[in-house]
Amino acid sequence: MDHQDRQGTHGEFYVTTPIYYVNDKPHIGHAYSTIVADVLARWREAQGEHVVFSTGVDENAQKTVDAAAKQGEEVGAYLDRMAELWSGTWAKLGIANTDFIRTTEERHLEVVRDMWGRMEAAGDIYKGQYQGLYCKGHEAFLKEDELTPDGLCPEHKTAPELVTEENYFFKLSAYQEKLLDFYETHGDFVAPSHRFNDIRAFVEHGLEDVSFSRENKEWGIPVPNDPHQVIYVWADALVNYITVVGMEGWEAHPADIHVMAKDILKFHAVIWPAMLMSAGLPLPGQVICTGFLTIDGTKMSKSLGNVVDPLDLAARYGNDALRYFLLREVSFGDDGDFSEAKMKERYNADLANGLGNFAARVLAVAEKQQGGIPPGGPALAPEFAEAIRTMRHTAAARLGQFRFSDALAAVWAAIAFGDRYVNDKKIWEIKDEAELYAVLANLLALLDAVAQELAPFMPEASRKIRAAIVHGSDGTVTAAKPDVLFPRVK
Ligand code: ME8
Repeated sequence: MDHQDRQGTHGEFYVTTPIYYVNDKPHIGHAYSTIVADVLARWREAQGEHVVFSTGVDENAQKTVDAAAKQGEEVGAYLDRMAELWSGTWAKLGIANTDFIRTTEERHLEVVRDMWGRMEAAGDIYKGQYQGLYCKGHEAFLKEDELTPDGLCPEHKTAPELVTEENYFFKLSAYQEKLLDFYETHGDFVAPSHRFNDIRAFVEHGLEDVSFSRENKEWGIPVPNDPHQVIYVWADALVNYITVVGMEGWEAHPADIHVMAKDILKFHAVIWPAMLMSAGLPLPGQVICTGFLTIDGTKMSKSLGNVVDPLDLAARYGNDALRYFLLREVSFGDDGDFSEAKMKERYNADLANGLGNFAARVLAVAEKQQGGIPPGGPALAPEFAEAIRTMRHTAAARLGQFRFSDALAAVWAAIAFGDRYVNDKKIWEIKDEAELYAVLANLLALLDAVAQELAPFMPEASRKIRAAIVHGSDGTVTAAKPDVLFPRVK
């Protein structure tokens, strides 16, 4: 069954973000993935689907313990504080997640034990000797040829630790053919497609078994029946996607879309499907990945300390503006360089001037019509009907391909059309009442359609604009100009 069928039959949509490590507070890189998932969730909800949208925190990592120790805090207290901070950040940014999962929750431990048991029963978990170079920043083993010439992790700039221990292994190597077959029959499993090609090439190259436990660690989920080992943090973290809907829920309807950046694509597009195959469970619909947001060309990361706080930006520009900037400026799948100068420029040009000014001009003239615009005027002019139709059609198609920037561009094309019309007609000078009513009816219909289209992207502005246009039961349309939507920023 392909992805489209699944959507249609269930009328349900399940989207996830990664569960983030809590060794620090969220930065705009995390906000970016979370906003992408939020747009998809709102879009599908607007289409009448029941949405499950989960995000959360990955609490069983060794770096969590280190971070707590660094703060001089007890781990449990630290985790509670961080969970509050992360979920609170999403609430402040207006993210509409329906669940927030913490991997220390009992509901998760149960599902992880269940999964481990299933993979073990399938003969895919075995004990073996392991030696490797472990990078704590990655919470993964790195190969020697992945290191810098002086032996450091290229991303975290730290020396990995040489680890020799007895571990449980997951027989990933047994899934090479099955994964390739799956990729073959699910041509849209990974987006963008060039990343899917990388994944295919990686799997074709051959897969090694993965160490799925660590010895004598004080933190993590114990391996069932072996208290000396804890489950490898990734083997536990990926399972969160099942925990959120429960084992039966996942069997009935696995995630439609996992959103993330390219750093953790292999875990989601290779290891995760293999784990699910081993456990006899259905696979997710799609794994979609963004590039990295960079600052001056370097990846932003908690470990490197070059981070931008989304709450700081949102406080100064608004939640909608932050969403707009990230989705419009960065072409999906590519890296994007963040600079506040660029954000300010786009804010003033596209939001204060573009959308804000268009809405204000139309609503101001409409508001002046005492008693509103009466019904019975001519039908929507063909050029308006066409502008609205093209916007809707193009935006929906682009959104379906995760081309958020192009979807927004289609909305801005409609705004530009409306703006030109306002200028050409000089609507504030029209004296003839019938003509003015007809012009306003068209412009309000366009503005309303623009606001409706923007609902998943910019929910606050969309709500304000739509609330400003009131359709009376007799067909009269009245308007009330709201406060300035996007005050100019100096
Ligand atoms: O990897 N640009 O957690 P994490 C874009 N716990 N996105 C970025 C980013 C950047 N500069 N930096 C972070 C983990 N992200 C695991 C996940 S899931 C079962 C376990 C975002 O805190 C992006 O979504 O390191 C990336 O994939 C994720 O944060 C990594 O988050």
